[in-house]
Amino acid sequence: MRRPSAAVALTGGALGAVAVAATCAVLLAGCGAGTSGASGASDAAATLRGPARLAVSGAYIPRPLLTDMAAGYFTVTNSGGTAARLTSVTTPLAAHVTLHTTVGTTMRQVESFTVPAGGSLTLGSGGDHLMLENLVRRPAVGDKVTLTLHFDHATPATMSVTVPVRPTTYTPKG
Ligand SMILES: [Cu+2]
Repeated sequence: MRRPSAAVALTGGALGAVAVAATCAVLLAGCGAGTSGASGASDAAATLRGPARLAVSGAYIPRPLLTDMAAGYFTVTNSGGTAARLTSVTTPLAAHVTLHTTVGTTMRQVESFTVPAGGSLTLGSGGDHLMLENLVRRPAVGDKVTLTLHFDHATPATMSVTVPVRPTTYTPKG
């Protein structure tokens, strides 16, 4: 009884080693393909060094119909070499602000939005957006609302932007 079980154990060990070797080969192949095929991309990446550098543009809040909630839209552009995460937003206008994504026709709350290195995050009607809940008042068209954006992996970690309230049916040009 002992010899067969020892043989089984040996076989198992050998199979394990083969499996590990195969995984390494796959990883190495993946790595090699990445470095050899992307010299143009690595040139671009070389110019995108350092921390996230963020700018906010095109921000607006469509005038809400009620005081229960309003949406908030903007674009965050990252000209730095590190991705940043928008983790929360605060504003004097609302008791709280959540980050929503749109899946089909339903909105879903998410923990954060990523602003990729050298890329941008766009919040807009029908897509990702801010949800301002329990407004302290119903803002009028032309009012300015301060939004403070809180980021991970960015310096400074917070940015305050002054956002105009637009007509309820406003759509940005372009
Ligand atoms: Cu929403």
